Amino acid sequence: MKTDVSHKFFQQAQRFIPGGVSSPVRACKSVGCEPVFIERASGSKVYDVDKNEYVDFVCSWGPMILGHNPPAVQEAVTSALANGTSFGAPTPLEVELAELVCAAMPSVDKVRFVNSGTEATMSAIRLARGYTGRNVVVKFDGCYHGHADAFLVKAGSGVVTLGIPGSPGVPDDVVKNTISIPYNDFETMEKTLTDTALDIACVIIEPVAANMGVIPPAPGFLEKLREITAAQGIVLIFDEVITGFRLSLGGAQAKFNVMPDLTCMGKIIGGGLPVGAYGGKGEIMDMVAPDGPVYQAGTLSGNPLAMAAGIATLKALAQPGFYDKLDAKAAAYAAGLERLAAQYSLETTLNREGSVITTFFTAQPVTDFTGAMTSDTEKFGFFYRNMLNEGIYLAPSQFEASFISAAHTEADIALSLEKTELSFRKMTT
Ligand code: KE4
Repeated sequence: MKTDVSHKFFQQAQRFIPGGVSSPVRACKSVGCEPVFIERASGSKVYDVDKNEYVDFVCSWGPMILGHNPPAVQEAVTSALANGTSFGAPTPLEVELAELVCAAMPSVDKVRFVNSGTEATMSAIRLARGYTGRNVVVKFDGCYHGHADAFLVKAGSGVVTLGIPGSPGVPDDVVKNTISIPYNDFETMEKTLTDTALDIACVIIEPVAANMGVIPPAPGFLEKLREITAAQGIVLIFDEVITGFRLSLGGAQAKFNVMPDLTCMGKIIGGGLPVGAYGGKGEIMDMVAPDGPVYQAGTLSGNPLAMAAGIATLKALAQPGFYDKLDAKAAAYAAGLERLAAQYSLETTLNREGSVITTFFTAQPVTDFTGAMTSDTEKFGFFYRNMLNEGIYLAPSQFEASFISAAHTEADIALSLEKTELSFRKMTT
C-alpha cells in the first residue's frame, strides 16, 4: 500500500497535536508502523488519504455497528442539522432517545446523557459515592473505564494495597480509594467485597471485558458479583460503553440476565457522534442534580445532532433478527480464524462474545489480565502490519477487539480470511 500522503499528514499532525493523534492508541506505536489518515468511510469500508480501501474491523472502536454512514443515520442528522446544532436547552430529541434507552436496557429507569464514555463512568462513580456515603471504588485489572483519575491505577493493586497511580498527574490521594482486583477471580472478589473495613461505594466492571482483548465473564461470575454487592449494599456499575446495544439491544445485562444498579453507555448510543450516558435505578438517579445533590453537568450534553444519530441507530438495532444475523456472521469469521490458526499451527487463543472478537497470540487460555499479557505483541504487530498492507483495517493493539457490523458482507469476511491466511503463512515460513 502506498501511504505517502498519510505520512505527510502524520508529520504535519505531530507539529500541532501530541503524538499526531487525538487519542493515543491511534498512533499505532504498539504495532510498529505509522497510522494511515482516513478520508472517508462507507458501509464496511474506510478509505485513506492515499485512496487505499480497507475492510474496517475497528468500526470507530465499536460505534459503527450498522457500518459507516448508514442512510437512516445520515438522513436523521441532516434533518436535525437544518434546525441548528446546539441550543443548551432541553429538546424533544433527548426525550425520545432517553425513552428508547430506558425501554432497551432492563435495569435503567432513568438516564443522563453526557459526551463520552469517560464522562459516563466518572459521573456514575461520583453518584455511587454520593448515594452510599462511602468512598472506595473497586475495578478489575485490565478493564478500562476511560481516563478519569480514579480509574488510572496500576493493574493488580490487589486487595490490601490500595491504588497506585497508573499515570503521572494522578495524585496518590485520588487513587488511594481505588482497588483493582483480578477479573474472573471469584475468591479475591468475594474476599474484597465482604471486607466491610474497606468502605466500598461501588464496583465497576466491563461485563464482558474488551480492553485487554475480549474476555467473557466466567460462568456465574457476574451473578456472584451481583449477589455479593446486593448483600453488602455496594452499588454495582456495569460499564456497557462497548457491550451496550452491541451484545443485544439490552446489552450484556439482558444477555446474561444480571441487573446492575447503574449502567454506563457510550459508542453505539451516539451512532458515531459524541454521546455517553449513565443510568439506572430511579432512587439512585434521583440523586443527580438538579433533583438531587450529586452534581454533574455538560454544555453539549443531549446535543440534538448526536441525539438524532442515536435515535436512528437504536431504531435500526430494534429490527427483528438484527443480532442473530450479526452474531452468526461473527461466529463464521471466528471459526475461519481458528481454522487457519490450526492449519498453520499458530499458537493463538480466540475469544469472542457476540460480534466482538480478539485473537490473542498466545497458547494459553485468556481469562484475565495476566493471561492476556502472555500474548506475543511482536507477533501481533507483524500480523497487524501485514493485514493493513493487504487492505484489512484492524485495531492497532493486541489488547483491543475486532468489531463486526451489519455492513460486513460475506465477501468482506472471505477477503479478511484470505489475507489472514497470507499473513499466517508469512508468520510460519
Ligand atoms: P470514551 O471516553 O473513549 O468515549 O469511553 C471510555 C471507555 C469507557 N468504557 C469502556 C468499556 C471503553 O471501552 C471506553 C473506551 N474504549 C477505547 C478503546 N477500547 C476507546 C478508544 C480510544 O481510547 O481511543
